[in-house]
Amino acid sequence: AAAEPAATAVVTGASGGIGAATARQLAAAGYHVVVTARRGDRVAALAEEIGAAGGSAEAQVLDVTDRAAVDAFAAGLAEAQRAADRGPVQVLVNNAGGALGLDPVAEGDVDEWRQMYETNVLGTLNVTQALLPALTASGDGTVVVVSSTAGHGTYEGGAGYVAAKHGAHVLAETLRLEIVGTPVRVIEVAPGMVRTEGFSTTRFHGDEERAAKVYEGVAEPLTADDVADTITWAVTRPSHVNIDLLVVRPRAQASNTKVHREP
Ligand code: 8X3
Repeated sequence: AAAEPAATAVVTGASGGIGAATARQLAAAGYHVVVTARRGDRVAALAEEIGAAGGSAEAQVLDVTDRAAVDAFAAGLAEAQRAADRGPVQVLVNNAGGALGLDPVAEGDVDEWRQMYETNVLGTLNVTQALLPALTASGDGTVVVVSSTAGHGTYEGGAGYVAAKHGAHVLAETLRLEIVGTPVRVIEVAPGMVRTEGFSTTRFHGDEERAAKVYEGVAEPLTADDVADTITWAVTRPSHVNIDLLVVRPRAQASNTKVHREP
């Protein structure tokens, strides 16, 4: 008989940074990985790269804030599984999200706050709701929410992002309460200072100089791979082990506001 197709893992926000690194590591761990992001050329290149490295991946354009698109995406995965082209969807990594701006509350841009809530919270809600039936039906599902240390404490200028990441944290905690007894785990990974090509550049609207200042003098910020490693570790524990929350910071960062910088 033909071998069963590998279980499927879906990663959102996989066009770069933590999402792309997680997709590579989950593929190396044996999952068929569906890499999704708004930027189709990026996820297509990633899927190709994973395939060339001996893994199994496919790319799909997905804007997590577009509910109809998310539902169509979920229906497509269900169809592929019915056609037996794909193994069950066992893992969802809600990684899409990010920060915009670093303004004090008094000057915060309400549109940026709205966008951050849309991606970090409602995007996670959309994809989680759409895939939860498949994750449950798989008999061994895992939902990962990539939140942030900003989901667990605040800092000046961060309120919009901090509020959104607290929202993502609450979503994870509440979902875990609500679905206990079903075969689905809920894992939250909360990274601190990670240096990726996109995070701070996006936050500062393309201002590379200001983005570089975030990491100035910090001996070694985390890399996307460091966080992907943590996510992959948590996902690959035996099914009955639920890693509720992992807070991951570089050694040089003691809290959201206490960062050691070399002169
Ligand atoms: C990223 C960490 O410190 O920029 O989620 O909020 S921080």
